[in-house]
Amino acid sequence: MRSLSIILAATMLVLAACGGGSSTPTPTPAPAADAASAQEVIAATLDVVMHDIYFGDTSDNISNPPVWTVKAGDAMTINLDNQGGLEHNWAIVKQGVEMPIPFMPDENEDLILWAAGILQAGEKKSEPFPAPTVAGEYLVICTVAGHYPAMQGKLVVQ
Ligand SMILES: [Cu+2]
Repeated sequence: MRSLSIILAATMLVLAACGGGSSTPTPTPAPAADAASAQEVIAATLDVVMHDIYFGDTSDNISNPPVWTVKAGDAMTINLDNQGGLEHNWAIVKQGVEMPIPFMPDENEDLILWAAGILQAGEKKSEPFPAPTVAGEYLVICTVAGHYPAMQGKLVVQ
């Protein structure tokens, strides 16, 4: 009889310990995680506007390329808006490669680090964009045959 009540008391102690253990830490990390993700959402989009045949606001991409700045390794969203009447792409060129002119999408695709994919005339789309993990400056081009070098920009990875 005495040993049974000891077991019961021990069981209740264990249950109490488990209950206290699981309820106390839960509220603490939750607000921190929310704040961190909210901050990342603000800086986690990359907006790209495409025209015939250039990126951004002006048609002088060769002398005045549009610059996009991101943080290395960020999981971002890229918003693409093709306002032109031709198809266009937004593609990051690997670092340290010599660019062929003209760029031929089929023969030169191994030079591309990441590409959004072709947007048809007037098409808009958003998709996940993994920022490069290696910091530095990257050439961004449109891979459609004949659009580089006229259509280019710069991606700065910090
Ligand atoms: Cu293009």
